[in-house]
Amino acid sequence: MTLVCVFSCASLSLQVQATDADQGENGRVLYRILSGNSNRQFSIDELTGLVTRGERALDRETSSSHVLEVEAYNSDQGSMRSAVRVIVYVEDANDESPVFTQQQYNRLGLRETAGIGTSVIVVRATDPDTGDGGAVAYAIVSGADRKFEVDVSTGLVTTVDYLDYETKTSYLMNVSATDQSPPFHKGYCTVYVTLLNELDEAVAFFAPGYEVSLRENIATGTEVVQVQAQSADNLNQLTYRSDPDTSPAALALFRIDSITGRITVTGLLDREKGDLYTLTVVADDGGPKKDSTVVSITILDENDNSPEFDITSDVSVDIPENTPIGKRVAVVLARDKDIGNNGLVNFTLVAGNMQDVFEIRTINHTYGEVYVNSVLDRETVDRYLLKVRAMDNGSPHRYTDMSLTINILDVNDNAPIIESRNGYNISISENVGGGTSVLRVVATDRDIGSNAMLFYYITGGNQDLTFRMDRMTGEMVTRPSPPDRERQQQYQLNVTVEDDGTPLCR
Ligand SMILES: *[C@@H]1O[C@H](CO)[C@@H](O)[C@H](O)[C@H]1NC(C)=O
Ligand SMILES: *[C@@H]1O[C@H](CO)[C@@H](O)[C@H](O)[C@H]1NC(C)=O
Ligand SMILES: *[C@@H]1O[C@H](CO)[C@@H](O)[C@H](O)[C@H]1NC(C)=O
Ligand SMILES: *[C@@H]1O[C@H](CO)[C@@H](O)[C@H](O)[C@H]1NC(C)=O
Ligand SMILES: *[C@@H]1O[C@H](CO)[C@@H](O)[C@H](O)[C@H]1NC(C)=O
Ligand SMILES: [Ca+2]
Ligand SMILES: [Ca+2]
Repeated sequence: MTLVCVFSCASLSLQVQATDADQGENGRVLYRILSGNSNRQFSIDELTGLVTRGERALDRETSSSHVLEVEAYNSDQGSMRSAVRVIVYVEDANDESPVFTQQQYNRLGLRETAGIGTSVIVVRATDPDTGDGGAVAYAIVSGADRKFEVDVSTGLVTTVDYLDYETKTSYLMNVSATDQSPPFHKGYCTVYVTLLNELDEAVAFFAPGYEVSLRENIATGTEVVQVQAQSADNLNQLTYRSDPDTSPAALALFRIDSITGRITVTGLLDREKGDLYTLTVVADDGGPKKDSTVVSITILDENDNSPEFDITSDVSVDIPENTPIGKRVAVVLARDKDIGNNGLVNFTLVAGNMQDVFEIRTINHTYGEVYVNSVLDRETVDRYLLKVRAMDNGSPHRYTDMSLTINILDVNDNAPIIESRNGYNISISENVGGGTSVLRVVATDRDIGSNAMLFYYITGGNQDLTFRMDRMTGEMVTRPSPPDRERQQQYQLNVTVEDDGTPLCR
């Protein structure tokens, strides 16, 4: 009896056949598996010798070969039997899926500033199949947002783009491992990546600049403005400070709260000393990208300055009494440090201008010009003590007064007046001695000085020079040759009184 094996791939079976020369009952051959059929993985057709697979599939990964001892026999009692060893090699089929070593791989705290190509994590899957069926290729199925890639063969996950915590803080990726022969089994794992927030974002003020107007003399502690900045990082408390280039004057007057960004007044604001301050404020979160903004503070005027007279102002002037109406006689000058209406000066005469003899006109809100407004007469008033007021147009008004003295100079506008208007009737004895006083002509002059200095002359009726006049005193005396009644009984003398002024008055 000879056993041969006929292997049939298609039916996953093999047939053992024995030949027996006997005929009849002794020539009938039966087949059975003697050993090696653990777990009943094979069965054999008793009559045909067809060995087939059992109920359960073979698994190369469990047992890659089976050694079966198959026997051919005539009957249980017969002694004719023959055995053959059948070795079944289980060929590998790609029946296993790749399995990752972990269901989830975590990479926590990947720096957001990590550059392209940074290694993130290595995933690894194994597949017990042999050959291509056990070779795995890795791929990211989803969740990478084009930021990550996995090396197809090593499983190394790397970054392929820049990361930004502010855009996305974590990634949950589905990574597959695929074996390399049909039907291409796949295994999956998840890769969880969280980013570490870093100070990479720029600090930015809400406004590129701030403009504020503030009254001068405002109380210290008053809030000017609150500046605010932000950073997308939101990691550190922002602090505010003045830029070192800020002018010392501004630093002395304003203070910035480093935490709140509130700017307050710390000194006396005087528009007249400075009407515009700029503070450069820096906001800092400790990162490299700070920001700065400019705060422009305009100081508004208050009417806190009174007009001030300039030293070039006339304080005392002398004018002749015949100065014509409309002539300018004095100029005062006053300035006010305030601006606008608060600094516009207007002049008035508030005292001493009796009968409105003078008038003051304001020119350019700076000059006060004093004009003669009516006829002057020194003989009536020879000095005016004017009080000039320079007043601004602010509300309430502020003013300053100054004294302006106007002295009226004499002009020879009065003729001498002889006290006895109708002349003098005098009788004297003839033959009186020379030098005998006859009379004294008395005259007055309302002018002063040389305009009132009088000289007396006999200007008519004294042909024979009988009388002599003292030019200064007005005393008339006889000459040494006395009057002679027999020669002339009556003299009618013309006496002229003349002052010393110009023009001459008589
Ligand atoms: C990964 O993707 C595959 C295919 O879309 C899916 O079947 C599997 O459930 C996913 N795994 C996870 C953890 O989402
Ligand atoms: C000055 O003040 C007077 C009186 O208030 C007013 O009449 C005059 O118009 C003012 N002049 C100027 C230039 O403001
Ligand atoms: C004053 O006003 C006159 C015209 O009234 C003008 O010509 C002159 O420039 C002004 N002066 C000043 C200093 O404003
Ligand atoms: C002087 O006498 C004449 C004649 O008698 C007379 O007309 C005249 O009024 C007298 N004058 C004075 C001042 O008395
Ligand atoms: C005196 O003056 C009057 C008036 O000027 C004149 O008429 C008269 O002739 C004069 N007398 C003499 C003597 O000159
Ligand atoms: Ca950041
Ligand atoms: Ca002011």
